[in-house]
Amino acid sequence: MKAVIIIPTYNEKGNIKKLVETLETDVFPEIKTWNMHILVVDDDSPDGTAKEVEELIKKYKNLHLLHNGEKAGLGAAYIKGMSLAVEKLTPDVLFEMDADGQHDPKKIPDFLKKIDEGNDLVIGTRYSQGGSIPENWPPIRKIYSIFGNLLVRTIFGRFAIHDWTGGYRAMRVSVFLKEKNEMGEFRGYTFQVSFLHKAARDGFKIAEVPFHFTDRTLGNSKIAPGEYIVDLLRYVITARFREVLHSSFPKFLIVGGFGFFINAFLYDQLVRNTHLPIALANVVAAQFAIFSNYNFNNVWTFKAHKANSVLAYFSKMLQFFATSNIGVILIQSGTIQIGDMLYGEQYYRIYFLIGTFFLLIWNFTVYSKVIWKKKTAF
Ligand SMILES: Nc1nc2c(ncn2[C@@H]2O[C@H](COP(=O)(O)OP(=O)(O)OP(=O)(O)O)[C@@H](O)[C@H]2O)c(=O)[nH]1
Ligand SMILES: [Mg+2]
Repeated sequence: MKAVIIIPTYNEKGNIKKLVETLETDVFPEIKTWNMHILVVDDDSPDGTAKEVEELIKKYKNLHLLHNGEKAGLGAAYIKGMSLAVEKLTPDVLFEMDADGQHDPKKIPDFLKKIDEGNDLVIGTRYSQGGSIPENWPPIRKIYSIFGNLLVRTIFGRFAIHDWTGGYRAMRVSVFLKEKNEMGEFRGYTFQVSFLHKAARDGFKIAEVPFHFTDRTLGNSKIAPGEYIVDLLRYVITARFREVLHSSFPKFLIVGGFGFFINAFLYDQLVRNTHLPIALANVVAAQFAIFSNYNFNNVWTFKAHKANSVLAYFSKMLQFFATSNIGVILIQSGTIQIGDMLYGEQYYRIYFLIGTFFLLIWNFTVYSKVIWKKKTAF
């Protein structure tokens, strides 16, 4: 198996030499089952980074250099470098790694081990047990990094991935080939976040390797944390919004809306035309709404997980009636009952609306998490 470590550089003279030598003399000899290569992608660094790499190439046959032209950002350098590596070196795995020594090269075998175990994408993480960010970072940078990651995790609801913005990663070539065409416009940290987000969306198996992110000792930062924050927020929010629109939630609302009218209409009729206590009238009316919701959800909202045998249809329906009735009786009719006891029957429609609102929250959680449960790793 072959792996290529892609290292983008812009003014990393000194750093790149140190990193290449560590990789070649300390790290690669320890790796027995993988054929390791390095590809440096340099954007015409004025400090002579490319020259330094050219010198090293004379010594190391598995070291390669791409003169990538004018500085065009980290994302573009990765896409070009990886495409070239895939074409010329036909690797199985591609690494992303910074040139400045912040990504502990001794962790490379851990990444490869995770790949050997069957993972598609391995993320170096600073925010899970065994990982860290530099102590001496100014508070503002720590805040950007910690809260930025927390925000991304929360908005995407993918808490199992701890580090979204880091750039120390290994991936199977299949992951890169699948996502590369969608990656064109992303810059800075958005490149890292969007790549990971798309890979997770597409169901690739993702694992993490914790590492200590050390401070840069030579040269200057090219990615300012503040600079890309608006870009990043825009991506995360719009991507999540699209995800929700394409998810089952809007259909769920339509089906639930229809059920709501059935429930409301029958409840109203029963309260006005019978002597049933209003909470009980709602329980009766709700059974018709539940029946309608079950069938519409089964064939439409959650159709990917639809019950497709008679037995599954009835057993799911039983489960659906049972769980829905917990909500109907305890939450919806419970609210109606409390209203009835406190203020009397005359406001029965208001109690119904309040109770139904609480019920909606309960129902979506139960339906999507239990009844039509999907299997996802992350
Ligand atoms: N080819 C290329 N490489 C880049 C570009 N911008 C950044 N890099 C490289 O990408 C890697 C990460 O950039 P850094 O400046 O180290 O970003 P950072 O690690 O978030 O910031 P520090 O903690 O200050 O180092 C380094 O190897 C840079 O040389 C670019 O436009 N083109
Ligand atoms: Mg760096």
